[in-house]
Amino acid sequence: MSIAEINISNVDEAVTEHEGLAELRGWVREIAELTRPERIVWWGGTLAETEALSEQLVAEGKLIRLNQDLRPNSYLARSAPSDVARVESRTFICSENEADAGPTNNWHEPASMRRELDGVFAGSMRGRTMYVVPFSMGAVGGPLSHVGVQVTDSGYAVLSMGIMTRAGSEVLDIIARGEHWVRAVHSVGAPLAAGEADVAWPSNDKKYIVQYPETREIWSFGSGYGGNALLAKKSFALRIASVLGRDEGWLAEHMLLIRLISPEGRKFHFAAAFPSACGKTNLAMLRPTIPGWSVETFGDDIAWLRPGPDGRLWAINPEAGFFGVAPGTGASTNATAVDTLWGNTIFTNVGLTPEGDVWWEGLTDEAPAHLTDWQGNPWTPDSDTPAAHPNSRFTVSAAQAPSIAEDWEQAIPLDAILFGGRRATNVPLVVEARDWAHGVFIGATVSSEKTAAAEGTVGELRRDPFAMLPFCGYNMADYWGHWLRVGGLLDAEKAPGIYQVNWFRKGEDGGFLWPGFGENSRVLEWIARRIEGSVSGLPSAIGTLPVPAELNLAGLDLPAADVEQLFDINPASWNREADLTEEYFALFGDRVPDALREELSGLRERLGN
Ligand code: OXD
Ligand code: MN
Repeated sequence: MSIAEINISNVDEAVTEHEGLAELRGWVREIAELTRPERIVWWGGTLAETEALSEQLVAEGKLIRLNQDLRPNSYLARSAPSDVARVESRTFICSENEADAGPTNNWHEPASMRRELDGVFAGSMRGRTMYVVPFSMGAVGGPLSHVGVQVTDSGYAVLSMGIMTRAGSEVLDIIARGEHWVRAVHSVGAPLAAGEADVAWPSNDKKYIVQYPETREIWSFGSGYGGNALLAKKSFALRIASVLGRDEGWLAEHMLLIRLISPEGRKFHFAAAFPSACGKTNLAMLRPTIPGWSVETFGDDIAWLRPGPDGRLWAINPEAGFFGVAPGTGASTNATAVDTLWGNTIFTNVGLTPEGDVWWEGLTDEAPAHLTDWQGNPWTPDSDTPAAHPNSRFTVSAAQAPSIAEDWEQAIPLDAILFGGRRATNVPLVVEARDWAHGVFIGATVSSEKTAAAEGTVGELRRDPFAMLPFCGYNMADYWGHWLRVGGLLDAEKAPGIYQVNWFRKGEDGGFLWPGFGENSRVLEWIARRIEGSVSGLPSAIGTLPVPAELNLAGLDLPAADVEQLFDINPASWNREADLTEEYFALFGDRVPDALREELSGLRERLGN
């Protein structure tokens, strides 16, 4: 088929009024010539288009419409069993120099990757529609926002991008103004021959998630799932944006954003980095158990941070929706999320009830007697496998959360940055960094137990600096250096305090020592009190801990011995951590900033080694 045979009439219609869009149109033609779609559709982002595409996907068997009375305007998608999570082993950072990708990324030489992908993408959209989805990360035209265009042959990806970003024709105006835009190409890699029947979840066993940092481009092939396919999310808003931030003096982070309001009405703004599936969405929607405190949500996964002219660090949530892990989300763990999901939601890989509603492990204490599981098989509570895949998800507009802040699309000045992870041992419930450089050291050295959000062995401990291990688009040690530099752009008095938190410490009996969830508000309270200077804290070798009486434990039936264990700092284990940190730093050679090596020796000295 030649390009002339491709129906591109609506391309011209959509863009002729914008002089500045010639480049975009040329790029779309180029991708179409390579991938050979049957049709091209420019996504305008209207409700009518969304409804029509949803109808179409239902008719094609790609979405199941849920019971409209129970879950209005909501759908269930079931992925191929081999396409259920981000594939870090097939995620590549193709910088010109290998050292710029660093030892934590899969590097591939860009020219040869381009040749390889030319072969892989050739004809990959045959028989399918190629959607052109212009999107903005951050409010359209906002000062910290950035735009991009994703072409994709997945209708599911289009609908999801419509929730997760501000997608549609208004973004073309920004591009027409000549603003830089990120190019993102996505194909599920399942071309259809003439007359060939489609499957519910087209995908390809060979997958590529490729980022070219220098040219700010993304090419993704073979997967329709989450971060592999919604390229605005991890690929753009973290991998490419971290490189933009490095070059332009800001930070793209795997962080939630919240506002904590004290009983006195004082507002505190927190950003918090946790590895995937460690409770970011829960913390973003926290309902404090302590009287008088409240939390408003700004974002649950990604934050862009920029030093302001006032010396403070300002943050936005570049996304427009939540792509949250479903299992474990229930009335007792995250009632706000459950309320958010009343309708207008795409669920992926959860269970289906006989009434046409969704269910997943943890949604209710008792499982329904009969379900259809995420693979479409009959399921009962006696089944050996879960009804919902452990990485099953909900995709819903952020604006729909009852806890969303009225001004959630605006930038907020940060008072504190939290780093967390799952650590059964060693790391206390909360500790405050001594200063910015020490905070960067803490962020650089955090480790966490692996979860189901990515392929691999659940439970294994891995270093996950700044929770950015799979998401940093350049050399991790350079990224630490960049954090130190950004700290230097802030007014030391106004820079956010940095804290490490760990909700997951276990006692000798293997049970969690801390109740977590809404009770985490007690930790946030202590941090807020530190910020306003009303509590003094207790210096320790690893940072400032709460004086026991400073942590509000009223109404919590927590044995004193458990509280003690939550804050136990064992110098021998910490010295072992320090040895492991030294080994870890060695991976990065002389790119590790001197300031972080000094932090390590300072820690050892304080531990008495
Ligand atoms: C996510 C992740 O989907 O971190 O947010 O995996
Ligand atoms: Mn995430």
